[in-house]
Amino acid sequence: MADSEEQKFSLQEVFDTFKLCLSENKEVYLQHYVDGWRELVKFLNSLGSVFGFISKDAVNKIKILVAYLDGENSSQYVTVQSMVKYELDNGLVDLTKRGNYPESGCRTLLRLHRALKWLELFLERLRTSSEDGKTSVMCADAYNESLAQHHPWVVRKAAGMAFCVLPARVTFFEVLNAGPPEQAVAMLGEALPLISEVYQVTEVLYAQHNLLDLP
Ligand code: 1PZ
Repeated sequence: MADSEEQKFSLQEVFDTFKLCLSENKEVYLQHYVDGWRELVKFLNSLGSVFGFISKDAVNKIKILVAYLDGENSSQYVTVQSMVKYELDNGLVDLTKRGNYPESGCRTLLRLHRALKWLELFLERLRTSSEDGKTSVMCADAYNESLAQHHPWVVRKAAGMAFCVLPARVTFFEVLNAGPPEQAVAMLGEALPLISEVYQVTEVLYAQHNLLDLP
């Protein structure tokens, strides 16, 4: 994994993996979901070490899910739907307080799922921003509307400080590695509905099973 993380990030790659995420009957393939996150972590790492504490947590969660994907029950972890069913049917999820299953697939994916909402809100702001738009403000607004409500004060504080050192909009687009800003904006316009649909499908599934507040 270390090797792939060092390769250059490309927005197209994120776009491609999220496109592969949904099956014909709208199930979410865990492998592609995880691959999408790997790609995003690459991006985060290219922004510098200030974001290390964030990418470390994301990498940890990716690792937990990869262990299920490669583990002896891998056939149960093909889609998020099959994972939820398998873990719930077999009592492998801590539902109300942390206990025997602090690293269930369900609670681990929920953390990434919540972060995906942040990503969606942030990229939408970036896409529609003007040339003098401030990435730090877009990022903080998106965070406050989504992930922040799930984080304790210390994490919110640390995240807030990290946002302040985000590169300016124009540099940000360069790191996105998707051509000139207009082209990157167009690609975001295509990628966002995909990310949003994957988010929605997962959200509905988790809501149906009362899993949105897993400890
Ligand atoms: C482009 C700038 C990137 C800003 C990223 C915005 C998200 C800020 C998230 C701050 C997370 C701080 C570290 C760890 C938090 C964990 O406590 C929580 C809950 O997990 P638990 O403790 O319950 O096991 N983890 C998360 O909420 C998952 C966070 C994943 C963040 C991934 C961001 C990916 C960014 C992609 C960049 C395009």
